Amino acid sequence: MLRLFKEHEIRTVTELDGLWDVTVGRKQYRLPVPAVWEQHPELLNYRGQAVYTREINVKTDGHLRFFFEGVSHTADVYFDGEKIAHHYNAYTPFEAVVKNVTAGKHMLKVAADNSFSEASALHRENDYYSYGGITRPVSMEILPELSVENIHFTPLSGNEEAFRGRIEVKVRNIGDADAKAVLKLSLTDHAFSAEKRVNVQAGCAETYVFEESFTDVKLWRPEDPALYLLKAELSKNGKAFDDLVTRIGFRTVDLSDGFLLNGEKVFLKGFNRHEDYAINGCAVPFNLMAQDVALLRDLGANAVRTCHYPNDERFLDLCDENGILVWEENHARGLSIEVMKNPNFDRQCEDCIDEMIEYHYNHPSIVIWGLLNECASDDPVGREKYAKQYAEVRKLDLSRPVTSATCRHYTDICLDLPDIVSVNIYSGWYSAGDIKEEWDNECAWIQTTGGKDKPRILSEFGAGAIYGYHAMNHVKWTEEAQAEILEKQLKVYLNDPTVIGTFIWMFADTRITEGWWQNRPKTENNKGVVDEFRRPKLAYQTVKKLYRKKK
Ligand code: ADA
Repeated sequence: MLRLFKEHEIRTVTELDGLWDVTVGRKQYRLPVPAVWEQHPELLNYRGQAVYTREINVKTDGHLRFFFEGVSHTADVYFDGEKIAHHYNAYTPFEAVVKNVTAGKHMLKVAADNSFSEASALHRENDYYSYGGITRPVSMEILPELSVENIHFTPLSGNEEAFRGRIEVKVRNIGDADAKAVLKLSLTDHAFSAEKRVNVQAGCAETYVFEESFTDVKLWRPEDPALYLLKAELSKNGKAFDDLVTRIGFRTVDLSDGFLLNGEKVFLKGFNRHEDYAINGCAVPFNLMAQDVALLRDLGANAVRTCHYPNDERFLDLCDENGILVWEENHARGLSIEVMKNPNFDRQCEDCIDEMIEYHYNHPSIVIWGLLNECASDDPVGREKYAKQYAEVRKLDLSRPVTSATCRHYTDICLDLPDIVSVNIYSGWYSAGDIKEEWDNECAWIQTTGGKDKPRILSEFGAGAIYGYHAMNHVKWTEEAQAEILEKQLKVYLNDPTVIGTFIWMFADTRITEGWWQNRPKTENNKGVVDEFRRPKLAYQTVKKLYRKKK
């Protein structure tokens, strides 16, 4: 399944899931797509390259577009032996277009590589695992010469009687001649429609902008997340030949008085969630994603942070449908200034931001963009890089607040950059001090920085526990100790009026890179309130009680 709704009614789309031929060194396998190769007993810890191939049967002459939702972590794509794409980053989608394909059998090959090397600034040994394989869905589309490349919907302002929104539609012409058509917009089950004549030069793309007022729409609210299908259709002489459907919600976000959704105060009761599930790794099957969303709701949470990378779009679709507010962030975790100076760092971060915003722009659930978790925000060169990335996000989207989770207590020099000051603090776990005192001191210091008077989020706090480990004396790693620490932390943070949200570290236990840090029993980050199989620890009930009580 590609999405939770059909993106095309006219364009032919084929999902390329199923078993692919895979070569690893001299060995041959038949491996499932989407999936991580670590599911295979011979590849449990494999790090390197694997070559995936699959025969493609094309019915009529034409142009093809392949869309990869995620290959981990570097992909080189070949069509009949010719390279058609190179992409870095497991967590962002990319496309490859092949022109003038003749009907018949063809070969699609994807060389996937999850090696760590200096070429890779973002995927590194870390407190999560960089898996290998074609880990998210792949599709093949038959692309007309003139096609709808993307739609961006920006909710501007309004209410249920009249809501203003901006729609930008990118139309691309991959043909050799200029092309004209009529571009028509419509909203499913709604009277709205708009159209423009388009004229796109050969080999170019044009963006057409519509500012519209929508009447009688339901707002997207966490408790009642109304969604609409917005369709862009291209036609010539009255005959439609291409389309793209996206799903939108009417809602506004602003920070003028805490966190306001549609002008109403909402406290973000959140969790950090890694895309990881026991042996499924980062290729979390759809039914298990849906289970995660159901568990989040059961816990009384209304928000999730996609630590520390953009997520599978089906998870975002689920958040849209379930009214879960999302902080989505670019890919980076705890990168030192040395890594930030890697010659590939800037480009790899920028590509990740561009692809995340290009493809995830329309999700009403995404209410915050995040950047550079726990990187060197205490260093002047680091600051330049933070500033550059803030500018990049704001160039692409001014409708959502931007933030970075920092752990540079008392030394951060970037707090003037974000819209929200977000702090990762592990009082009661990594530090033994009094939780309230540590937070009060931190807040007093923040008031002396560029972050003064900005809304605050506790972006990470928590404690570790091994599922099933109990002891009368509640020692470290017991479920009892974790539940007690989380209770104390939550009681402080949930009651601070300057705080607009709390994101518990974390939802579920997650595999980490072996040897990354010795302080990780089971080679997992086990601060989850559920384990890697989603079995609840004692802390589950503790959080549920407090989150459900908090208004
Ligand atoms: C950091 C980091 C997380 C995780 C956490 C922990 O705050 O952002 O990815 O590593 O610490 O468990 O220590």
